[in-house]
Amino acid sequence: MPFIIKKTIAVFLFTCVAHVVKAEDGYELWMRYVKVSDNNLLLSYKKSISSPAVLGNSATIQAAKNELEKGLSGLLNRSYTLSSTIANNTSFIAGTAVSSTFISANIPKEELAKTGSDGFIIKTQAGKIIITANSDIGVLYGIFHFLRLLQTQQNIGQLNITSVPKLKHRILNHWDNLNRTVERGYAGASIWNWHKLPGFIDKRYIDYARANASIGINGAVLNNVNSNAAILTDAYLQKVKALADIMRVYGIRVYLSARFSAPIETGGLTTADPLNEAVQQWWKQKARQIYSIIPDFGGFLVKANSEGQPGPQDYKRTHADGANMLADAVAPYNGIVIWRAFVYAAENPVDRHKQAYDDFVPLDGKFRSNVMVQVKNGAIDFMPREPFHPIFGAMPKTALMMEFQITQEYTGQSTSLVYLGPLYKEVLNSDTYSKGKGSTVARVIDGSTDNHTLTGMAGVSNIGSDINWCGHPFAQANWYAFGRLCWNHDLDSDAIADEWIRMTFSNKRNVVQKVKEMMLGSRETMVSYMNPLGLHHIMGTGHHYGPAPWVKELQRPEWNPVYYHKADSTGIGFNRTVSGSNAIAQYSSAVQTQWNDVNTCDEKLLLWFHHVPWNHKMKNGQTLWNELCNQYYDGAEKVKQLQQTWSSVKQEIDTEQFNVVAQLLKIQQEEAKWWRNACLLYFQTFSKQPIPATFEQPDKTLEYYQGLQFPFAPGN
Ligand code: GCW
Repeated sequence: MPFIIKKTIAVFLFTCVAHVVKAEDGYELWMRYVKVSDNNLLLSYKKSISSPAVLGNSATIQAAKNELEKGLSGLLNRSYTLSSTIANNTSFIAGTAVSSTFISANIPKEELAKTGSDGFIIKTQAGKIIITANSDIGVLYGIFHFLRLLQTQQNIGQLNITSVPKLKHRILNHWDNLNRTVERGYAGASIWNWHKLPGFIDKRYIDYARANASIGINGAVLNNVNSNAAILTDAYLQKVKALADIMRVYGIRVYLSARFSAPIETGGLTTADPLNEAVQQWWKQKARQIYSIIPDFGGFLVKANSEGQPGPQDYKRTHADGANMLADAVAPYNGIVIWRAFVYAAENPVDRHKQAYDDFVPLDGKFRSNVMVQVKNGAIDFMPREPFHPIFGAMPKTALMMEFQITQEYTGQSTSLVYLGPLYKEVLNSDTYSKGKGSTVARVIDGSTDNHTLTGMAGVSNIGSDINWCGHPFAQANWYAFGRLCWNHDLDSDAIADEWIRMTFSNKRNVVQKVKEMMLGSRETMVSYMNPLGLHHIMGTGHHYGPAPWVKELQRPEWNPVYYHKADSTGIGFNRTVSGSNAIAQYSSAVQTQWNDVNTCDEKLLLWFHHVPWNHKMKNGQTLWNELCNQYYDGAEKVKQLQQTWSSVKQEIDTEQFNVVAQLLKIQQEEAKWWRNACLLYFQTFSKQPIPATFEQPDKTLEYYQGLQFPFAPGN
């Protein structure tokens, strides 16, 4: 072969290899541990960390060691072998206080006492970095935190950090079915390969546990709340055990969604009545069996009497009767029952917004002490924007758990870049005024307004078997933000985005600044082109993909978008004030004043609470119709800006990751235009007003949009 050809082939191969090495598929999440790019920092880190020691020998400590070894070797670009003993030149020590006299001598007991079972301390003392906690899992959390400091290139010169989670239960809810489909999942099949369990342990299970531990998540409900009773059978419990054994190492307890009628379906009983003795015994026996297999089993999550699921009301019993029966079954083993408040019934003609409150608030004080009532962030259903759920602040004697949706069922699924940090924060910061000003939703769920110690937050998972876990590279940020907020709801979404970008993409100033700008505006952008001004529930039927505000023939009234927007010739919006459904009365009077009056109502929620004339004058002087047009156009326009900003960082982002996001942004841009055109053309049939001529007019007809079908859209 002539030399020149050989050389060309060599160059070609080299380029390919170089490319492959560089390309990132997103599997590593925010735990990439790439070499610290700032040379001065790199040097100072190397100096500060010599002969690192991690003390102890539990499986959790072993995991902490492995993580630190992997993290330091990558970040500091030098191989580390961690020792279990302190050497003369050791300058980094991690372990519980009981694991070492050095630690107990240097960290005051009172300081440690404040960190509880999960918190940790990272402190520079006697010239050494000490990471310590009361438990091994606290040490692991501390190590993840320390690695984050290096990943985000912080100064570690004089550390003095005490970090304690604000919530006790920090749980992912998987809506994963036993056949590996995922309800509202947009990232491929379920990560749980039930068929091959318990024999086959996918490496992903361990990486899943690592990722969760890195942000403090300590629970996972493995199966869908629309549950199959088979999960409670002997064969499946063995599979659950295999997962529990892995997760335990990382401080994660497993929970199961329990089907209320399981005693009939798998137990051969003829009833599931919670006051029936045989039914109670069946659950007690089931709990005994589960705890004999999985001693640290977390407990049950239940969706009852909602959307066709069985429940205590089938027997004329209350939600409390149902929850308490299960609570009694798991109580001897310190298990908990998480009972969902997401209920509404076909036969109930009352505004769906009011139904959960009506059902649950009268039961305040009637739940056992090991029951948590899990309440979605809003009263309808994880909409792009909802006012906070009126149950928050209205059940002071009940431990209330927040339920957020991480998977983007209504917020662009996996084709849209939508950072949900701002949505979560908006809800957490909402003031319920239940105990006067400052009784925020965050304080209701962290137990501080009503003195609860049983506290928690759940997030409906967006994880699947896609190589990048979540379908969209930026969807990882929502998993991340959820975990960080469970740990500390005081963090702001800006700071969380900052961390995530540095760990996921780059520490370069330009990247951090530009990508953060994209993330922070993305939720508002999505609201503008999908559900501006308080519109809600106007998405496609079944799959919930794309707009379909015209749907009006579904069997149950509250399944139809027209039920929610109520557009007619006089105006648009749902009157939930006293002259309408009066759902607003479920909020405290201070909250009502924010929304009661159509002229002063926060315009972000205007059509949530009011039916507003098309020519109503908005605060900026525009008519409602024109403002609706402005919002839809503005939202779609901002997706173009997202594309431009992303292009501007192309050179500084991994090529593969860049291309994935660029392709998805293009789809998002088309979807935004689709939402805008379809909604405005449809609402225009009522407003009878033109889309202002300054805007590019829709290029398709309303009939075209109404004819679109997506029979195979994912997640349905
Ligand atoms: O948002 C709706 C979803 C259902 C889901 C339900 C719930 C699991 O469309 O798919 O069912 O909420 O939260 O129970």
